[in-house]
Amino acid sequence: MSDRDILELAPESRLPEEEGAGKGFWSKLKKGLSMTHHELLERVDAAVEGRGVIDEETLEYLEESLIGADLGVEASLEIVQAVRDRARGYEAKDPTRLRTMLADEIAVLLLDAPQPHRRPPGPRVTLVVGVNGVGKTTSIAKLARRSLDEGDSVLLVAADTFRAAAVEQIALWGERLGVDVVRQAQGSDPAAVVYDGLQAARARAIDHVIVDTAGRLHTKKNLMAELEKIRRVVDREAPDRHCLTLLVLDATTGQNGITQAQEFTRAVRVDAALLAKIDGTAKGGVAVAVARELRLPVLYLGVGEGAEDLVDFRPREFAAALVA
Ligand SMILES: Nc1nc2c(ncn2[C@@H]2O[C@H](COP(=O)(O)OP(=O)(O)OP(=O)(O)O)[C@@H](O)[C@H]2O)c(=O)[nH]1
Ligand SMILES: [Mg+2]
Repeated sequence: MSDRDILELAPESRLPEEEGAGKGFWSKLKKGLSMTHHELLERVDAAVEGRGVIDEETLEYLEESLIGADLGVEASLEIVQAVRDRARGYEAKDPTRLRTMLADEIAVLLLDAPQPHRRPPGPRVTLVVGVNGVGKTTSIAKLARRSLDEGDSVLLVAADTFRAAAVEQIALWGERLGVDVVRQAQGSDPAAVVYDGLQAARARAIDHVIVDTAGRLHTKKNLMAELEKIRRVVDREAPDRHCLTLLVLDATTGQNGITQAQEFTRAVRVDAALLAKIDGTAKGGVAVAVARELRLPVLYLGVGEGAEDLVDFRPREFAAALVA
């Protein structure tokens, strides 16, 4: 066994909830990733089935499997290269060995990127952006729930003034969560709503301001300009607040999500990603592509429609839940 063989994954027993992973972290993560896990394991096991040793053909099949599971070409090649160096010639009769190796290498790759703080000290604002329907508003409810659980005060800002039902939707979440929502009439200037929200947050010493933004405007160019404007308002009006622009991506769209993310990152500053709806898809591996190919740190995974259905993206645990 090489040193890398014993790189420690965190099995359930080693990740007590007191470590800050949130209530029910493992069960939510595993449940959320179960479709992806199931499909990926079938492929990995098929790659070694009936073989005496892990040979080049096995590894090529493995590479295809990872690409097929939406991990992205670049990441898949890198992972399999690392496995190749370790595993060639190994007996293949125990597929768990290969799975563990794979999980290790996925974790190593994910750990190679810096992770911004999920909860930086001091007051903060999270601008939630993403194309329409990806899960922004629902994710905001989840982030609010999380902050409340952590003892922070929260204010929601309804800056999606474009779509009629958008303000109502976030107002409803505010009611359910017992959190105030700063809003104006439909069609008003989103940057002005954000300005209002920041003033209110200052007056009330709110810890976490979460801003909902439009997913669609008349043109993409308008949308990007609006997001830039909102960010400028935050930088100007609340320079003391740590500002995170969080891009929500819909995991069920797989590689399309990557293309969407690229459009956003080219046009506006994006600090991190939240991958929503991984519970409804076998394409959960796309988190690896987001982290590796876009160099965009994934902070959270959405694992359902409720306010509790959010888990931290933790590289080791994600890799283990994915494939080990
Ligand atoms: N299964 C599942 N469904 C989710 C998740 N996140 C959001 N959804 C659902 O996806 C749908 C769209 O979610 P919204 O939060 O309204 O998406 P949005 O990005 O705000 O949409 P627009 O405001 O139209 O741009 C809703 O039916 C949500 O319940 C998730 O993590 N898992
Ligand atoms: Mg919305």
